[in-house]
Amino acid sequence: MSLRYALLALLTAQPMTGYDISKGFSGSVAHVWHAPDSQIYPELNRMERDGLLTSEQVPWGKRSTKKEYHVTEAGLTAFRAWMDEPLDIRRQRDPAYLKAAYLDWAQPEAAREQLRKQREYWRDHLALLEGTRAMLLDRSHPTLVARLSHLPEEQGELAARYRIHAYNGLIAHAKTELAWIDDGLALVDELDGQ
Ligand code: VNL
Repeated sequence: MSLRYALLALLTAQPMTGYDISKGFSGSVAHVWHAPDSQIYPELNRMERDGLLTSEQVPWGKRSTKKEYHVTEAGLTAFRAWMDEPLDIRRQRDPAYLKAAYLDWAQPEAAREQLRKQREYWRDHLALLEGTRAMLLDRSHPTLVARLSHLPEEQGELAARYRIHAYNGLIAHAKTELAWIDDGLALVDELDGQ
């Protein structure tokens, strides 16, 4: 259900075609709410059916047209109402932590391999998050630029400050994961053979 709010969040920046949404989503909102295209496209259809979005055909190339989605008043109202609702808190549910708690059941070499994979993922992801935050800090991120073009200056500033706040949390989390993975690798080495 949160996917529709993630999509509403993105579409408050500007009207977009399905393709723009897919591309824009992966460079911005996906860092806080990941979803594959296979969920995004059907959700856009449902949101249009539910009156949260409308679409119009816009020219595409010389002969063709594409559907461009706009948030409706009802969409904005639904997004604001959701933002003001109490947060439903999710408890821990991450296989990396489930496995970490039971590494005594794994082959040490398999454990090392998994930890190295996790480390690779978090290193890449940290770089991506830091790169995205840099584009928010210098106000060059394309989604933010689109938003700033139609917001009064103070509101644009608010938007930038809150997006950066989210990335500060994501980056701190990625660094904690990396330090913890290194601890895990050191622990497997220490305990291997005992
Ligand atoms: C926005 C721009 C959001 C850049 C982002 O991630 C981002 C936005 C949540 O203005 O909606 O990286």
